[in-house]
Amino acid sequence: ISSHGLLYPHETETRQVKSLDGLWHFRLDEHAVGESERWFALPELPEPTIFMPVPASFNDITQNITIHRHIGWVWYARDVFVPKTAGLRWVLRFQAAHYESRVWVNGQSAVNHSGGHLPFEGDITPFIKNSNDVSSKVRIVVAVNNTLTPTTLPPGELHIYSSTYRELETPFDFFNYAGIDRSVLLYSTSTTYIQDITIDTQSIDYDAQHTATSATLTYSITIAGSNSHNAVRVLIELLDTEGVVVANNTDSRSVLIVNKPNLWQPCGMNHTHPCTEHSYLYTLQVTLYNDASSREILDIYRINHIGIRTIRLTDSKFLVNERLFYFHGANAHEDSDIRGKGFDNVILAKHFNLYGWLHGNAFRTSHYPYADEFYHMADRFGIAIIGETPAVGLTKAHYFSPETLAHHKQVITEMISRDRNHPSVLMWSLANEPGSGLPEAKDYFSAIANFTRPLAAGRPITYVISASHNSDLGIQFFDMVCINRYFGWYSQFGRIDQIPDLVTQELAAWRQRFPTKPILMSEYGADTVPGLHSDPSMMFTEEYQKDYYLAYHSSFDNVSSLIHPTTGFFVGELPWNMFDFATDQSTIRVGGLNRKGLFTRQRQPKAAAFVIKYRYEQLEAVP
Ligand code: GCB
Repeated sequence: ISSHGLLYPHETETRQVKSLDGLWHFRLDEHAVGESERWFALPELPEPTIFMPVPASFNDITQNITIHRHIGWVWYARDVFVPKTAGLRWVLRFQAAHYESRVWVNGQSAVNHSGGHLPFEGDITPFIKNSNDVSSKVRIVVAVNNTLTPTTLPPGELHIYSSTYRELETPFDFFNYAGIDRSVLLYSTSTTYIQDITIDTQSIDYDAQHTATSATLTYSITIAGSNSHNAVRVLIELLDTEGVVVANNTDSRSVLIVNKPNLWQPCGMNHTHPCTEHSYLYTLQVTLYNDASSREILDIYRINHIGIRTIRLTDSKFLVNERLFYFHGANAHEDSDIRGKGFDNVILAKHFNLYGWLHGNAFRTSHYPYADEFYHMADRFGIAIIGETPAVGLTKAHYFSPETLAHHKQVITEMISRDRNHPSVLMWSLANEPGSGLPEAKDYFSAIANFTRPLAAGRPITYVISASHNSDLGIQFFDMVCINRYFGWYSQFGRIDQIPDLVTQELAAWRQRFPTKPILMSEYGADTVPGLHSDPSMMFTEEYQKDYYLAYHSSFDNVSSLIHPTTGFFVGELPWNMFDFATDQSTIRVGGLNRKGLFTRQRQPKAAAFVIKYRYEQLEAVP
């Protein structure tokens, strides 16, 4: 297991970044023969090929239903010119591909990765033919397989009914979009380079007026490459937004002390939108010099999203910078028309503009780590993130296997090393709706909690529960109770009137069982077909979705720590879902969509969005 964070490929004075996004050659490998026929070594992929955009899920790009529902290997290929390699290391980086990936460069195996939602990369310098030319042509071939198994995360089971009828059963409802769905980059570093940076901002001193007087930042720099054991020298500098150095050090592991720090605060702590000005970001600049005395620079790397803030949980509250924090936002998915899960800056920008419009201050990366860019934007916009692993749907006893546990640990390591330096990440969610009442779940989640705690980088850990308060066996090992409840939707059909009492009883029951853990409602929602109306409200209408949320809100306000700061134990509400999203086709999914969005899949509001917006404006005004 690599514990390195795979620093985001930023351009600096010493690093070049080349985007390989665009149209790649693509084809299905329906009979899984590509590897034995050595397609990776051919000058072209065998026909029939088509052009496929990268990044994008391949499923919805064409009019071909076979491509839409393909399960198995697909192949991508393109050529690229790599600039001169002398004195440089060229790294080929995939921001993510779903699920199993094999990458060849000039016919040789360069990097393999298992798991759909985290970056992977390989140093391809050895595969580039050395020449004196300005650049050399390199062929990149990628095979990606979207088959899920009982030991992948998420899990799945392939059913082969006949030669023409195969089906992937998935214990989760979002469509299993696949392909190279995030960007591909080629970047260079010097041969001795900054490999990783971790920084922890969990220590702030205050005066009597609760003004921060100083902060102690603990950091660690990892140097790698040809010269890393020689006498290289590092300079670590923290710059404010004016570019002024406010602290520096020359040890590779030490502390930076910042006097009178500007803190990073998420929105909604008595701040009104836009709250960018309350989420102060410093830049950490690390410079690597050739040796102790020389001024020759080998490498420079900057992290421009350093937020100074603390997180602390009490038995009933979630504190950020020692002040009460209340999560109010909505869950999401990486999902949009045509692109599927494909990363797109248009969708990214709209995502954050809509959270601003809604006065939302948080989302969970349900149900997998999102593209890095979401975390960069969240840092800047003051939006809190609950970072979730792809462990969604661990619902059957045989999924709790040693193989799954080992892979789960690897994914946790990769996710935390990628995301730990983002101030917006306030908590880690290690699974969604596992079968936590099964006997196997107890040891499994005890092992996951023990493994994660030392890595958690100051964040509380949790998983999101669907089991009942008297059957769950795992949350005892975690810091917070997050529950998903669909009263008046998946039970008590049409009975909005029953919701308030059921929610209040549910929260009280969890509180009684875990009197020292704060509680968050991490999902609740109702499918709503936009334009469908009825009064009195009926299921699937816009009026029903409004009434549904109003009924939940009335219970939340009875127990909320925001409204009752001394007695409350309730720390937040995250409706399911911000946007309609694609699912498998079934009798409960009209048009192949889960329609619990406050917004349509095209990002237009349904009536309930205005109810939530009004509520969140009120919540922000609570002193
Ligand atoms: C849940 C799941 C979520 C589903 C949702 C639903 O509990 O966590 O992934 O989409 O229910 O709408 O069924």
